[in-house]
Amino acid sequence: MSTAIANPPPGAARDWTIPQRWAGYSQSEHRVWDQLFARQIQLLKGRASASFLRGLDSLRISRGGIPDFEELSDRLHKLTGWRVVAVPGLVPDEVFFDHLANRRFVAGRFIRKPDQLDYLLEPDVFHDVFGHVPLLSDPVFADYMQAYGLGGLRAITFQSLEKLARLYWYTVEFGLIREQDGLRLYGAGILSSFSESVFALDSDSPNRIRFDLERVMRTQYRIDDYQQSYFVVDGFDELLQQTAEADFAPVYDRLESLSDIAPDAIMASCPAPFELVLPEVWF
Ligand code: HBI
Ligand code: FE
Repeated sequence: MSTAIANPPPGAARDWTIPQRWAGYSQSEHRVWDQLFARQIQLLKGRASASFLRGLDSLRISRGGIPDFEELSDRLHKLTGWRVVAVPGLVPDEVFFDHLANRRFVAGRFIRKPDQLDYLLEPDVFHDVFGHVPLLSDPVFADYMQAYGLGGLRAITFQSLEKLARLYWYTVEFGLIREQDGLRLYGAGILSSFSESVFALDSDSPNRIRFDLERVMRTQYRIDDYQQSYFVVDGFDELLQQTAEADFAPVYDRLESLSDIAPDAIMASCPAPFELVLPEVWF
């Protein structure tokens, strides 16, 4: 991890943002959004967390073409003070964290090609806006994302980014939440994926493990396949508490002496089924 901040590409502002240029989207780009939206919404009733579905509704994210970030931001800002800004693609960690710390969510403005609905190398507008933005309307989750950004800026000075990135991965991207009627999805990587939104809840193969900050920070992850372990929270306040209180320095210190955990491992000190979330075993 280098400490020098790369320069933004030509056409981007110093903070790496670019205009969305909403009027520049073609009909076929809007159709890709509509197709993806229709496919996901049908799957997600009964699978997505209540907060996510409420967010789609209150932000009026719909099957009506790619949202205009300005209009979307005006609605979101009224609810939780967040805005959505466009960036050209992946941005450096420190830029990403700085935006989160200031309640700005960076989103890709491009959309995947019609013949590649399930193939993505970089986050596009569907992943970023459909997957991430609805939960930013939840006040507790909105605070968690900001706390994560602040933690990120601190993690850079501790050189503990890898551990903090795992927290983002296993919560914001691939998190599960236990609600009254059962497990539900809240991770954007799952919610924006046609196949993983079924796999994450229905397949017998992955572990579903109760969320624990240190356990998560020790767990490696795969970027090339479905997750082999998902972590389950009882509510977003659990995330916020564990993130907001700490500058993580003591946590990083402790983790120095502990080994990493493989993506599919169950901890020997806390063996299955105790580490696993089963309908009948919850602790
Ligand atoms: N840039 N555009 C964009 N989107 C991300 O999700 C993102 C990023 N840069 C860095 C980054 N994520 C990581 O640091 C986080 O996954 C922790
Ligand atoms: Fe994402």
